[in-house]
Order: sequence, then C-alpha cells, then structure tokens
Amino acid sequence: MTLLIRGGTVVNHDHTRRADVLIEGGTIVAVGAKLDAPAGAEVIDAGGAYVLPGGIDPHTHLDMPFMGTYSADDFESGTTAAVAGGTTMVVDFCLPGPGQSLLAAYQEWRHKGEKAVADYSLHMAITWWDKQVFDEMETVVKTYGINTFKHFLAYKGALMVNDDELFHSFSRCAGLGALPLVHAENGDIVFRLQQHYFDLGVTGPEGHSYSRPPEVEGEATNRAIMIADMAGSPLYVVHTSCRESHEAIARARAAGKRVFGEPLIQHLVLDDREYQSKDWDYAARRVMSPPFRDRSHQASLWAGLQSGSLQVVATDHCAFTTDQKRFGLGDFRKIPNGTGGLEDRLPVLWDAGVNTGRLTPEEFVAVTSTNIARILNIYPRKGAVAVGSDADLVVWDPEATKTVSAKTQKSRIDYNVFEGYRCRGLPAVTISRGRVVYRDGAVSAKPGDGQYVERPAFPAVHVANATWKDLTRPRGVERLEVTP
Ligand code: DUC
Ligand code: ZN
Ligand code: ZN
Ligand code: ZN
Repeated sequence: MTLLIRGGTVVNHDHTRRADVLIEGGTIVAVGAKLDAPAGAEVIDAGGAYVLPGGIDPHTHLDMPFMGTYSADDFESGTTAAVAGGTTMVVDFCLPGPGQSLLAAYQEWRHKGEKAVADYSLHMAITWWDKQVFDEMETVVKTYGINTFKHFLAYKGALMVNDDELFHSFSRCAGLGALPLVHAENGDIVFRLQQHYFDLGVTGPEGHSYSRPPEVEGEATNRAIMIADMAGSPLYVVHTSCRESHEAIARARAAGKRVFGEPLIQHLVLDDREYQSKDWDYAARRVMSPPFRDRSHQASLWAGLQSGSLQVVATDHCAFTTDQKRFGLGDFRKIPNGTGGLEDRLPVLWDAGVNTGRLTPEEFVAVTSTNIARILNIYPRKGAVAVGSDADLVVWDPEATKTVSAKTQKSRIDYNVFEGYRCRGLPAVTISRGRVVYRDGAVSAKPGDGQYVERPAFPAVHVANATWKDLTRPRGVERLEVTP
C-alpha cells in the first residue's frame, strides 16, 4: 500500500519544514518537496496542516485488575480512543497477580493486547522480590523485549514495595540494561493519613486528596532518585504531579543523574478544587493517584516541560465508570483510582500548551512522542517523521475546534474529566504503519491491527549512570552487584 501526504508542514522535535511524505508498506520512504505520487498511491491533501509523528502514550492501564474491579477501557476501546486523539502507540503495564510468574503475566497481557487497534508495548511491574523474580527479569528483557520495570511506592498491602526490594530491583535493572519506573508516593504515610481523615469523619472524595499531599510525592521521588543512583540505574518517575517532585528531578538532573519525569495532561490543566464539588459522583470521577493538585503546581510542571527538566506528557489512562466509582460511597479509600485521557491528551495539550505560547509545535512533538521514543529505546522507529521510520503520523489541523464531551468520546466510560474543555487544534487524519485509522471523526482500524512493539535493552547508558560510584567504589568495581 502506497500513501502520499501532500502539502503539509512536517514537524519533528528538532526541525520543521514544508514537505510531502511518501509511505510504502507501513514505512516512510521519502520526505521532501514536491514528491510524485507513484501509480496507484492514495493521496492525502494536508492542505497546509501539520504532519506530526503519532503520539505515544507511555502510561495506560487497560483492562487492569485494580481495587476490586477492572478498568473499563480494554485494549480495543482504549486504543480506539487513542487513535481518535492522534496517539498511535500506547505502553501499558503488565501487572503480575500475587505470586504469579512474570512470564505468565506477560502472556496474559499479550492476550489482552490482541484486541489493540494501534501498536502497543508493555512495562513489567515488580511488586515483590525473590529469586524467581530476579531470574525471570532476564527473560522479560531478552526474550519479551521489555526494557522497563515499574515499582509502586504506594498502595500499601497490595502493590507497594519497600526500599530493600526497590534497591534489589533497581540494581537488577542496571545489570540488565533496563530502566526502572516508579510511582512515587510514600505508601506508609498515605495509609496513615487515610486512616486519620477517615477517623475524623472525612469519608468523601476530598479525603483522597487530603491524604496524598505533595509531600508524600516529594519524599518518595527523592528517595527513589537516591536509591536508583546507589543501584547504578537511571530512573523514570511516572505521573510527576507537583513542584516537590519536579524539583527533586531537576536537582538530580543538574547533578548528572539520568532521571526523567512525566507529568500527566490532567495535572497540567485540572486542579484540586474539583474534589470540593457537592456532587459526590463528580468528585469521585476525578479520584486518581496522585490527585489533582493546588493550581500553583501547574506552573512548575509547565516550566519543566519548557526547560526540559520534565520530558513527557502522558495520561495514566485508567478509566472507571460512575458505577465503579460508587464502590467507594461512604469510604473514599475504596473509590477505584483512575481517570481517562487517551483521546484528549494531544488536543488539550496543544490548546493549553501551543495555543498559549508555552510550547512550540516542536516541543509539543518532543513531549508527546519523540522524547518517550528515545527513553524507551524505540527511536527513530517511532517518534519521527523520517525515512525508515514507521509511518505513524497525524495530520494535525491547528484551526479545527471541538468541545470535549463524553457523548462523542470513544472511551467506554460515561463521563470525561475534561468535559466542556474547548480545544483548537485537532487530528484530522491518524495513520498507523501506513494505514489511515482515523478520519472525519471515525475510527477505521480493527481489533488486532495493532502490533506488539519490542524494546531492546540499552546497555551503554547504565555503566555511565551512577554518580555515587565515583566517590565510594574501589577501582574496577563498576556497579554494586546485588543478587537475590
Ligand atoms: N493511579 C491511578 O490513579 N490509577 C491507576 C494506578 C495509579 O497509580
Ligand atoms: Zn491469546
Ligand atoms: Zn501510578
Ligand atoms: Zn499508572
């Protein structure tokens, strides 16, 4: 199949130019001025619109067993929402059940992923530590093409790992050339604060926000950064939501540490006044972890994206219906944590970022696609409009407008946390590996069209990583070796 996108302005993270894009068999084969359409090629007239690399959302929870239920969007509805919003690849979290082998969990998640309409990849969660986990991590990296391992410092009694487990796992990541990810909230203190507010009679959704203040995130981010440094691994902090966490990351980077931070689109534009709503459903629908913050934190997150101390904008798409949220009526601790955003991330970020002058179109491409492709070691296959790259593209109309509404969204849930947000700048056409998957409001991709994307380990970065080793290690000891 041959496709020519004519008359657009191609935006990459590092340059912008008027160029046509020629695609053959799923791959970009030419980018240049006035390309001829080969016989039989389909031609898309970009009419002066932008042509961007497809969005990559590195943080989704589709069909995830969590808090007594399953997230409502699965790989079919989730990736359908993604392509309708200009995102052509998601990276979801493979979450082994208690005692489950990582290898069995991987097979389970690949099975879930068979319904994906767009490309997907997986992170592996490490939620306890033993010799089997140590051994299986190698297969996960070398055979399954997963180079990222997720660690929760929150969700005490469920997913949370302690510092000993964290140090072991980070060290193992370093040895395998993998990147540890961390959900940074101090789960012990969250647990205490939850009990405290509940005992005071705070049972509604506002209790969720009170019990997870920025300090628990700042503490956990600093701790994870120091542990990663001592283990000789880089670190990726998911859903960086507050000044305290951003400052820890910026400080670490200034000290030479490879630490990355990922704000969510929700935290960039929504704030904690939402939890004060008198409407229980309204507030509970917005319960996620970390919670929306006081508005003052938003300026810090935007500044991080502008300066490069934060690199990626994601969604943590983990959607629950209102009925599911009602599991927590009378006790905010039981409200399933999570919000949606897959369809809205690019349009809302363009409007709040590019239209306001906070981000250039090139910076928009960097934080929605290129930076994460590089961090996940799939660049330039993904994240670039370049010869040889997968033809995952968005024809982006900067003048098109819409008002976000649950009535028209592709997600299965019955509300949208961005409801009423007026966006200017929308995907006109989304292309996944050379096929049009979205145009004129309709998704044409089918379940199974999405492919699993393997991500190889990155050996070289790790030896260079620990700043700590220079001070304390005997000569010749590259890395503290931790075994089970
Ligand atoms: N936060 C959420 O809001 N949902 C899923 C997991 C998480 O960390
Ligand atoms: Zn299967
Ligand atoms: Zn999380
Ligand atoms: Zn998450």
